[in-house]
Amino acid sequence: MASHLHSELPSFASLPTVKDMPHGCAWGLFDQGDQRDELGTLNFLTDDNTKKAIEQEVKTGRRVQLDWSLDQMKFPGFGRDTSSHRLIDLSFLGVTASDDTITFNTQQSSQWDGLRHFAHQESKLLYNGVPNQAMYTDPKDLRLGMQRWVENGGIAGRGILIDWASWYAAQHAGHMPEANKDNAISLADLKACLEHQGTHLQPGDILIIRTGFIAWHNGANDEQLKAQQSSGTSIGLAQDPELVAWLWDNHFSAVAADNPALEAWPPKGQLLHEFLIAFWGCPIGELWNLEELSKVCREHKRWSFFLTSSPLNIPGGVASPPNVMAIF
Ligand code: UVW
Repeated sequence: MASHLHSELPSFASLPTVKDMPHGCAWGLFDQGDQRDELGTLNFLTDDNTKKAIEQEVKTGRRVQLDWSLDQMKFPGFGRDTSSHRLIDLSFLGVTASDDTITFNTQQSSQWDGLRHFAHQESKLLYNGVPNQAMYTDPKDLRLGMQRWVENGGIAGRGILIDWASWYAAQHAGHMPEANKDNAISLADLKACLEHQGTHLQPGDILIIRTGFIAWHNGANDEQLKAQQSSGTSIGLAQDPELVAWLWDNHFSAVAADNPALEAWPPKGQLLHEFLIAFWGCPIGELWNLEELSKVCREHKRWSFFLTSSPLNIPGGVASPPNVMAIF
């Protein structure tokens, strides 16, 4: 996508009506002629955007990896399994060497939710009108699979951190709202935090929000972790129409956070998952480990950086560990 298209895209308020869908659906906007788009807001990550992000953001070379360990969460929510890791001793081949086999649910630790992960619930349609059922009825139908992001060169661009947890603690004498409760983070808070940090948004930014969930998880005992698992409640973004419009109007290429579902859970309005994944084709990152990133941002007094992510190349995949790195 050429950068001038940022100015040509309609605002949230003036998004054209898509037949039988609620307002806010961007299906068709990124299509090229007869070719139905499968990349959604990742179209913002052009060569020019990547080059500009490197020139603008890479200054000290400090790297921070944002993947949490694959054996987290200790008690995954939404009925998901824990991972397993099996060592395979290759000495039977006459060599001193090893392989290993890893089995894991792609949603259990740090992840990207891909475009097959979440449909518009009422219509059961995925991004750009692909029926959710298609992937189950035709194994050769790989539309919207994770492989599309890999074919497009992976994810690289300017990342920005809204360190809401640090900002909130500073405003409230260190007192934090409970991350294992459905505390909703407002648009007003996001804007106030951006202003406090002096961070200016640019089109195509990869937005990352630190809610404090992993910090809470790190300090919780098994009883508290199990209670969070069985209730599914967690801190996250508010399901607020103004926040949704702000996410679209700023042309973020992807949105990520350190909590289980990006949005507060249980939801109290129309799901952000429906807008971001199903209506805009916007990847959602969840359970990213932002603890070190928060420290390095403070050290650099800068909450923007170059970010790269190489998802797994799984044809027809639904989600992936992000393999994500911030470079300052
Ligand atoms: C939901 O599916 C609601 O959350 P997650 O993306 O964590 O699976």
